[in-house]
Amino acid sequence: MLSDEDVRALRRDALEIRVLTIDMIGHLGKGHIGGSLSIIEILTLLYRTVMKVNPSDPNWPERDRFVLSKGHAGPALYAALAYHGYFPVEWLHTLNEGGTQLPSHADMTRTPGIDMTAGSLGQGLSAAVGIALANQIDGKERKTYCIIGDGESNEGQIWEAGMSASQFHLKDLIAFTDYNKMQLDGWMTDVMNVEDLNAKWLAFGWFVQRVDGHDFRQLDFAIERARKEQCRPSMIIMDTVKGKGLPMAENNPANHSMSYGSTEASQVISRLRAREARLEEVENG
Ligand SMILES: Cc1ncc(C[n+]2csc(CCOP(=O)(O)OP(=O)(O)O)c2C)c(N)n1
Repeated sequence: MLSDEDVRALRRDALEIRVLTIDMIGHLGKGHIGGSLSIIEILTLLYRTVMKVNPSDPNWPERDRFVLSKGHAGPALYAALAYHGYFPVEWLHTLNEGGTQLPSHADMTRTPGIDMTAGSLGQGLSAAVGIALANQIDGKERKTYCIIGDGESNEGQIWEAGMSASQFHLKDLIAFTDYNKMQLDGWMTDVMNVEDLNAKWLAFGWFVQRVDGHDFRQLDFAIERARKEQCRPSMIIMDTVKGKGLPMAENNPANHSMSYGSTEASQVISRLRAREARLEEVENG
């Protein structure tokens, strides 16, 4: 269980990772900001306390594995990896430039710490199933974590992976749905509704939990329970806000890929820092 101090430390990490993400895309001038900002808290928690990884040896064979199936949110993952020392923070300003190690979509052949290439939606969960199955066959306790999108869940392959994972009793597979209720060109309910997600994953034989995806305590508790599961894969459905922390993006159906520059980024970052400082002041009395 997380202490108040743990939560404060996680919040500070999340602020830095969110700041790096906003700054990186502002520096480039355009990018997948919406779906990056909705997964900052889960990435923060995974890389700070949950996953068994070693940033100075990204290919350590015994590490837990992570697949960002919604690979267009690469910038959020790059920010988390850079923050944890997988590569220099300066690389972030090369996002999507010619010859970069950080292409817009996650690429395992380019970036230290990326376990699976993704971007063609629907495929990452199948890769995660394969990785978890291989670990199970090898008798390894290594966990496989995977984040999928709600829009991505319109892909039939997601559900094929879902069936396979329960068929093979992949208890060490823990997946998250980033349920921000939006996809590329609008609200899920207008484009292709995926409700009832809880009932669907349950019907596919998974252990299903539903949490606020920006609340560290709820996320941590759900992961703890998922890790204790003895025979089923886990799906943690995270209610999130697409564009969380960037006022022009939150609740804006056009927030999938947005254009803004360094000046706007700096203004938002100052406001985010001021808000966190006020919060800490209140907490410290
Ligand atoms: C197979 C495939 N079809 C279409 C796309 C184009 N595309 C990129 S992101 C996206 C929307 C994804 O929505 P979601 O998974 O909810 O991501 P989020 O809204 O969280 O960014 C689409 C349709 C793609 N990358 N791959």
